[in-house]
Amino acid sequence: MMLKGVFNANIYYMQIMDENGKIDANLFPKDLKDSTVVEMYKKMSMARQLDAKVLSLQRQGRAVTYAPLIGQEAEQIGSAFAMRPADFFVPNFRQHAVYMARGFPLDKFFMYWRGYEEGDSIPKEVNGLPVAVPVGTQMPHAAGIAYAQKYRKSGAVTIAYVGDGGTSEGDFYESLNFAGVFKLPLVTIIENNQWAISVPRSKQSAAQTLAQKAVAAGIKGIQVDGNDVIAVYKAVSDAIRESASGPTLIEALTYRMSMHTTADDPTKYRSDDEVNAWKAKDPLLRVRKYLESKKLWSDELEAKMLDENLKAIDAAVDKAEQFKPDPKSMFENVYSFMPDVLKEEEDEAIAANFWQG
Ligand SMILES: Cc1ncc(C[n+]2csc(CCOP(=O)(O)OP(=O)(O)O)c2C)c(N)n1
Ligand SMILES: [Mg+2]
Repeated sequence: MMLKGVFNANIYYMQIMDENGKIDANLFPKDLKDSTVVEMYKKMSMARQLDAKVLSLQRQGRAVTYAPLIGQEAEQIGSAFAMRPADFFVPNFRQHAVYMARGFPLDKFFMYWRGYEEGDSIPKEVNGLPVAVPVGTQMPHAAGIAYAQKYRKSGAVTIAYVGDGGTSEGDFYESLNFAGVFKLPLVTIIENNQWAISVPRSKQSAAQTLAQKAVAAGIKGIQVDGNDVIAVYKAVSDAIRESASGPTLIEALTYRMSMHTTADDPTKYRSDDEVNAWKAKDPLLRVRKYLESKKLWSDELEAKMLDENLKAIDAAVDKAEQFKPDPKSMFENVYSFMPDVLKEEEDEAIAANFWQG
């Protein structure tokens, strides 16, 4: 007869820059220059401005259903800055800031959210997959890409994004399990924004943390303050550095400040008090406080940056709105060859002068 503990696990939580912009000097990454923190702040602001622009276009009927990212800028920009050019990212549908920070052209961004698939062809150097709406389905793709990178000995790492809701999908567990067994260079970031549409985190899982889901897969797991761009940068950089020994799961604690998508009304299921409590944890505010304390930022620089960003955004929107798609593209690239029934529809559309109005 015997009864003994056979396994113990511990999940750490990391925060480096607090809500007042104060940093923990011991944890602050040695390789991170203040000039890079300025760049991070600029990209976070740009992300927020881009987001507001698409929302406004959507309300004017100039963009399709859109999932806002406001509140999640630190987790997306921190992780994008940790990636190296050859690393590959695998998004769901909310990582607009990751695309932007990886150099995805702004006009293509607006073209896509205007409803044109032509905006969803990702330039090779951006090294990322297109938007994936079916929850969790990006995860096996990410594990497969990481497998290929290991097989080819490329040294590149795959960074996958998944929501708190996505962690309840079989695809999530299967991918982590596979990545653990084959010790794949895969870094998975859980964007725990506390909600999966109207389902709160508390109803998503009885597990105390989502990071501990790493334990069952036999891989590293850590929880970070997802509104702290420095903590996210460090967690992802560490995971990339250690990727030769296997995958890491990072749970970024953040908050979806706005609606799930433009088709949702969050006031139906969550309180203003909750939203206001998270406003105090705004990911941009603390970086600004940090930079101001180091005399690296000012109201003048802020105004200049907002103006420059807006000009770049307006120019990109103009370009995207001038784009005239070839209507035939509705019929092409659906099948490897065009079935008769689709050809008939195309012929009918041409005969009816469908796209000339
Ligand atoms: C397989 C599947 N089921 C349901 C949906 C509808 N749906 C779209 S997003 C979403 C919630 C996702 O929540 P989470 O993973 O936390 O990501 P978040 O939207 O919060 O970023 C659901 C249920 C879907 N797109 N795909
Ligand atoms: Mg969520």
